[in-house]
Amino acid sequence: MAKLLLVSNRVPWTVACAGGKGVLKPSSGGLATALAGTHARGETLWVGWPGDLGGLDAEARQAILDELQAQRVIPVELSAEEVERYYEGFSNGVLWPLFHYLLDKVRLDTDQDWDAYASVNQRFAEAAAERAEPGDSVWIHDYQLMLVPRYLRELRPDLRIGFFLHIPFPAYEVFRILPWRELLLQGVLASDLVGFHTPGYQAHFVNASRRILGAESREDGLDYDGHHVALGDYAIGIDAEAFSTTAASPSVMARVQEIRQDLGGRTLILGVDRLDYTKGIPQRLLAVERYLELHPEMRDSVLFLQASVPSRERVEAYAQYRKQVDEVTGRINGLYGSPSRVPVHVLHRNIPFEELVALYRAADVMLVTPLRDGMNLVAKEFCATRGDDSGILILSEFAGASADLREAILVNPYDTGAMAEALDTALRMPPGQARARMRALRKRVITHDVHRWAEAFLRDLHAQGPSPHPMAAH
Ligand code: ADQ
Repeated sequence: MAKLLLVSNRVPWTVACAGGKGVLKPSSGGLATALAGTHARGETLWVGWPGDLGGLDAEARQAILDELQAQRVIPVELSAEEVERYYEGFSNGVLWPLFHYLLDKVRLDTDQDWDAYASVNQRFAEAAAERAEPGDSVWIHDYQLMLVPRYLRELRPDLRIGFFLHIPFPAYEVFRILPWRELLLQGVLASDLVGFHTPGYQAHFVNASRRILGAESREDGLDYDGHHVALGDYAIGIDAEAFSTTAASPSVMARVQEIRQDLGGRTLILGVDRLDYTKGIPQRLLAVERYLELHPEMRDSVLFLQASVPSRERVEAYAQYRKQVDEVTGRINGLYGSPSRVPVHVLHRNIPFEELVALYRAADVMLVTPLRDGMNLVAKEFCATRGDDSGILILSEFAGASADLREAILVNPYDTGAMAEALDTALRMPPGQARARMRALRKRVITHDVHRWAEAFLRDLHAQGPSPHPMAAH
């Protein structure tokens, strides 16, 4: 079988420099985990940015490059300016907020950032083109690399190219705000197969391609510029087996007992997110505040624990966001706490895997209320740990996961009153009803896991003939 190249902004190992020496640490985040199984099988190369190698001397640098090679990683190195413009500027300052409908966060003073985005995308394409054998398949990931399919097609018309978007594709009226809308769509449309988490995102992409570029709809995709691109929806899952086995392990069960003892009989409401303004953490806190205001009798008997791992700390909007979260937390605790107990506890840190699983397993209610989210893996991780079918999931209707996880209590995260009511419903739900819902959720999460997702996409990609592309002649 032909080889597969994975292409993503980050690779599953990140270089950390300490005292002139470099070490490879596993990268956090859903994508690295999602594709780890595929990469572990040994038939893949992984092209991406391994982090900053700048602090290393020649010997240490070579040692790290050798280690990366042993892991079959093809590094694309980025300068500090490229990180600032391509990654923080254009990817996370423009595409990320716009695709999540948070228009007030979009920076449009960014012509230079666009240039860096395009030139870094060109370099990713060159790195893949250099290493691919004739007829290989290449699977490109996410919004940071939307121009790569086209650049790669120009360099290597013989390759089979797949692209998967991990975040929402927004409605046409929002997407068309982007001054670079044509180029971004043309970039993606040079693929043989494009995947989305939900049929809704796919429909938005079709609409934008038709209206902006005049692409023509076909039964399974679009025709554009003499080329056919297949489209499909592939809802990403998690490594459910890893979560459910870990949750049932004696050490995690013991830790769950400990957490419950520390709670002293209080009900645990849990939130787990990257500290990102799309995740709706302040809105969630406002709902907890409203709930405590309406239910004074509960002030002493619930704890809302929010674990937020800081991310993208150098992007301005993220620093402000953390301040906002801390301010609301302080206000709620000031209003409803007592000298010995506070109703809200926020941890700004990465929680190690076993501890995360123990928290999921110890929680009574999980609050997953992003303002907008491509899928949301946290909701699925929570369900996978609930081996006895206990636990209640409150889920935003604006997360891609809500299309699959219909037995959750679905809420509009912009509606504080409705979220407070959902909390009340969850805390009063008869155990029999809660179990029936969780059983259905857990079953779906276990059967539709991440391996099935990757296999489905790759099966459909391999079914596309590697067709010479007219763009190659341009
Ligand atoms: P993310 O925006 O990163 O992913 P999500 O899908 O929720 O969002 O994945 C976050 C991951 O980070 C989860 O695996 C979670 O366990 C972990 N995590 C979060 N907070 C943590 C903490 N405090 N400590 C330890 N781990 C923590 C993007 C899209 C999503 C899409 C995924 C995959 O934005 O919509 O589901 O890609 O396609």
